[in-house]
Amino acid sequence: MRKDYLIIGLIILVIGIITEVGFGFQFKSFEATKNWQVTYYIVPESGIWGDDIGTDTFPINFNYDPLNIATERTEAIGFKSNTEINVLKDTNIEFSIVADDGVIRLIIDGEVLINLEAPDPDKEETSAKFLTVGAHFLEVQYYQLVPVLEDDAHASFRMLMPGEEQRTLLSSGGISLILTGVYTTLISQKRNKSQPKNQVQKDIIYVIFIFIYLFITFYTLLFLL
Ligand SMILES: [Ca+2]
Repeated sequence: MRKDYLIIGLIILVIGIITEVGFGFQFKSFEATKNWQVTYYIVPESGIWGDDIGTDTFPINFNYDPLNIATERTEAIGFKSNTEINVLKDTNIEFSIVADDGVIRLIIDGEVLINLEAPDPDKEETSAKFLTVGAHFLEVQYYQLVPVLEDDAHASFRMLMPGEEQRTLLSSGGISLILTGVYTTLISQKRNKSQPKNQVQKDIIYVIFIFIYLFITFYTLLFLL
C-alpha cells in the first residue's frame, strides 16, 4: 500500500464530496405541466397574423436554429405558443429567449416580459421574474419580418432557476473530483515495493496534475459564468 497515494486520494475525495453535497442537490422550484402547444401562421405583413397553417408541440426548453417551417416556405411565417408551469415555492425564475430575422415576445400571465426585435443577426435577452406558488401561464410569439430577410429564422426559449447553470457546473466538478479521489485511493492499495521508484514518482505527478487541472478548470469556469 502507498500511503502518499492514499492521503492524496482521500483529500481529493473529501473535496469532491464537499463540493457535491454543497452544489449537487438542486430542489426544483417549478415544473412544466405540459409542452408548448404551437400554432403556425402566415405573416402577410410584419406583426400581422394571417391564416393558420398547422400545429406542433415544442419541449419546454427549445432551440430551433433554423426554424424548419421557415426554411420550407418562401413567405414569412410566425407562431403563437402557450404552456403552463407549476411553481412549487415562491421564487425568481430566469427566462432567456433568442431570435433571428424577426421579433420574439414572451408573455407571462398576460404581461409582456420580453419583447425582442432581432432583424439580423441573432439576439438574446434574459430576464428574471418573481413567481408565486401555483400555476402560471406562459406564451411565446415569434414572427419573421416582412420582406423575409434570410432563410435562417431562429427561435429559442429556456427557463432556469437563478444560479442553476453554475450549480450544475460545480456539481460536475465535484463528481470528477470524487472519481479521481476513488481512483487514486484504489491504486494506493495496489502498489507494492517492487514498483520501480521513477514509475511511482511519475504516477504521483500524474495524479497531482489531474487534481490541479480539475480544480483550476471548474473554479475558472465558475468565475467566468
Ligand atoms: Ca439571419
